[in-house]
Amino acid sequence: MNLKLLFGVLLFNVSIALAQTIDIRYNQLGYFSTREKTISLNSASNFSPQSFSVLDANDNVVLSGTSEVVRFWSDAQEYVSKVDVSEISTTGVYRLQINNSEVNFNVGTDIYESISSASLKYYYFNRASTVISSTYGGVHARSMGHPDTNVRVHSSAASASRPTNTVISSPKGWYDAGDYNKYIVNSGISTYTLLAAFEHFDTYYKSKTLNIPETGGTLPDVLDEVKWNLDWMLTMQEPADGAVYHKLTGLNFSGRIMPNNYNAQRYVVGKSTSAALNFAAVMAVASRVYAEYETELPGYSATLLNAAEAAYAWAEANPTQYFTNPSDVRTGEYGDGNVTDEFQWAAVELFVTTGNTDYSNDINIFSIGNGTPSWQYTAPLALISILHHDTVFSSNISNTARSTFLNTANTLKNGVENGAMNITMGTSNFDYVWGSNGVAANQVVLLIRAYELTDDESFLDAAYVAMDYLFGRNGTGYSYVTGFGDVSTTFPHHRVSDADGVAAPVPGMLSGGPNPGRQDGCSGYINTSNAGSYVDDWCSYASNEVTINWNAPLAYAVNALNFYQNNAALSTEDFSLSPSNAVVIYPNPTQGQFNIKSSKTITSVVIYDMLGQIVHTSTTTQLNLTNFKSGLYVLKITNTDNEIDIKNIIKQ
Ligand code: G3I
Ligand code: 9MR
Repeated sequence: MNLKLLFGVLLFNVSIALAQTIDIRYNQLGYFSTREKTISLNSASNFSPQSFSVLDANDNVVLSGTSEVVRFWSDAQEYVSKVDVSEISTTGVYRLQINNSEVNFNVGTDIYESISSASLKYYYFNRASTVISSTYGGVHARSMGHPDTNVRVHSSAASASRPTNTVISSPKGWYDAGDYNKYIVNSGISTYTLLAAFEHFDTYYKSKTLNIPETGGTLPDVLDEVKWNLDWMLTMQEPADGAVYHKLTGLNFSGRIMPNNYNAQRYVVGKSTSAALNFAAVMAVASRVYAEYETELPGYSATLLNAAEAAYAWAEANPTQYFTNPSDVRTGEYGDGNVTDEFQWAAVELFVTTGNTDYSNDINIFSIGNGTPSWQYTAPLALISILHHDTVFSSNISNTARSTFLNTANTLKNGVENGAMNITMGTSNFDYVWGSNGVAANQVVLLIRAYELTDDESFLDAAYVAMDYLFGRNGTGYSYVTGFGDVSTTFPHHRVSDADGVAAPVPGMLSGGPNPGRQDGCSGYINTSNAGSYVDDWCSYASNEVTINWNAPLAYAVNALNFYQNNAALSTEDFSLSPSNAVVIYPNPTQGQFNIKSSKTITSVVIYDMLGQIVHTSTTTQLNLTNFKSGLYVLKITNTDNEIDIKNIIKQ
């Protein structure tokens, strides 16, 4: 090597060394003023702890120090050092500076307010069979896609009463994802997750408005949105036998076109045990949630329950009908060769809703596993429902469910508290899969449920910190929700966003996220590590698609964290010590007059205000709050068996 070349190589190496970058990865939406605040310094090569300063908007240094010990984070093949800025408790925009690098971050009290709505509004944007008008869709208004009133029965789904090519009507529902198809099992977990959010935080959701066409009507907006999909799901059941079609799709995926330009024949394809059970579980949950709205939707709750019971009976008679794509169908498969978890989940939900021991006799609590839920693995959903309704189960079942559930929750919490990156992801070997961001969101849901179960604040603290992952404190530095964050997903595999001629994607959509499987073969992946296998490109359906099942846990999580932060003082949850006795209060919210419906005789009603003071007592079931101030009130309702129900009511 001549001297000149040697000098050149040396110079090159020096500049590489100087150019070693340390990325500042942070929650790009911001940090809650009263909560922990973690910022991560990440680099592909090793480095020393860094001096840092935090400046406020007036350039005053409000905090300085040295970042924590540098650790190796194997999922990203990166070195990481934590900067803890928790002690900043005044709201504002701050600047974190390290050598050669800086970022701005927010500290506030309403960090998730906007995303809490957008993550739910996505379902409206993904509705089939309706125009999205500019009143509700703004720049993302579009023509109606897929009336789905002329759907044919595919040979794989044919029966004596509905032979091949029979025309059925199967309108409404949400498009699954970036494609325009509708799949039962994936609709199921998405719908369940939104219903669970409502069931767990009903007072919050009753006043949550989404600017959808139904806003201002008699149902809470989230239940109107969910009903759009439930109404479609109901059409997917064959009336003759209770079986449920696996999906409604064309024979192939469409091109990069708007839904109104996609005119291929659509079919209901296959009948499967997984679809029937998933359907049964979701319809059972929906039946008990919509029971409260019998006046507004007469008979709807009963229709849902009948559908659930018929589907369950079909699955019992056809326990191993596993779906695989027929040879002429190339759309998403959503196949599942193990439906033990779906059986247990359906039995649990049917028992909670009906109290019928036929269903509890089918529960084998020891067969219900732990871990993070997915469209294919629904055991944790059964645990969530058992634990939310634990008074209706034997102590054997609820205690076992509790320890199974907490096993996972403790593992997740440990990842946040003690892992190199302070996140839940990577605590199991199944986290970085297709749709890994859905896993991350569901893990936050599990931490929230663990907090509700135990009242142990450390689970809630972990949930807030774990949430950072989706908004930038992760292996790529992207905020994975469209429209939210400084560097966010912009080119998702979402046909509407791609084809609508609008530069910005539909907002509030969670990208699938890092997937080392990289099954799409696209170029441009950031790297090949578990947490870095991501590319923000239309091409990448394996790392950058959006789906209803990944957005649902996002919506659950950000709404719950929003609720705790802003309404903590009002956090009374409905609960019941009279499991077989569904108590319904309506209308709620009320202008004044309201009724209590109960299958048992009510002996006393005590009404408390938010200071815990008794403001009214009664022995009747028709009450009047007309002369009371508007706000939230808590009802303690006792029946002849001395069982107690606690219900919240909003006086408008
Ligand atoms: O079941 C195996 C498991 O046994 C094995 O241990 C594991 C190891 O990786 O793989 C499991 O299979 C995976 C399967 O999902 C179940 O988790 C496959 O590798 C993986 O490729 C498969 O990905 C699914 C993908 O479709 C391809 O089928 C995603 O979960 C699923 O979300 C995605 O769904 C698509 C729809 O088909 C069409 N609509 C869009 C939607 C999102 O991309
Ligand atoms: O767009 C499809 C996406 O919704 C699916 O998740 C994905 C995997 O099933 O498939 C996508 O469609 C692609 C097809 O599989 C192969 N040709 C390119 C298609 C995307 O344009």
